[in-house]
Amino acid sequence: MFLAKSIIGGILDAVSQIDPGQFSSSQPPPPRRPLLHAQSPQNESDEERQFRKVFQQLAGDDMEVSPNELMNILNKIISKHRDLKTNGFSLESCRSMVALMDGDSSGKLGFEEFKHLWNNIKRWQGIFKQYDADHSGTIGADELPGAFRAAGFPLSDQLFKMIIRRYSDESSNMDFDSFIGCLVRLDAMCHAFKILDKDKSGTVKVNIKEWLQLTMYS
Ligand SMILES: [Ca+2]
Ligand SMILES: [Ca+2]
Repeated sequence: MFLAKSIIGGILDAVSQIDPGQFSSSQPPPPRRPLLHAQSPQNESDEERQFRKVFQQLAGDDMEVSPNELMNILNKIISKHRDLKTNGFSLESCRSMVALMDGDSSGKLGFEEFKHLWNNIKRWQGIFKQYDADHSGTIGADELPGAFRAAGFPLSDQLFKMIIRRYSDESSNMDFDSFIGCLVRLDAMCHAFKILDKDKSGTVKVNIKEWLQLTMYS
């Protein structure tokens, strides 16, 4: 009981120093649009059309990206980036990312959900490279605050310490897949908070059912 209390106390301490207004979580994906194979919106740019084609190939017949499909795509891509250190995206981390991004609870990522995740990963990859000052291929403890600030998350020292404990290795270095997994979660949780904090008071009230829905499908 004491241990549980002290852990929760630690989390609450770290969290209570945060002003949620500071965080710029990324824009949520727009509501699901019906996606037909042959039909794409008229006003689509070349880039969007390209991306739609790629998505159709990745997603397969069901037109949704499963955790397994996501893992294969991400691992294929990072195998071409030798400057990013990673032991690969695990199925578990891909299941978590899908759950966090799965706005319509289909269990997979539809086009808009996938595009949203994709754009975030692209942006965060740029930040990862930029803030890896010593070109080690990982984000060290001293590089982390700058990188997260650049991603829109100016956290407290205490929270950075917690994040390093959870996502970095014994030498406090965070590899690329952990960096992405952490930011997907942080972004989604900040976004969830903003939705729950309807009156923007900086506090939310949730019941046990809402709490478990949020924490267990993540
Ligand atoms: Ca979905
Ligand atoms: Ca580094």
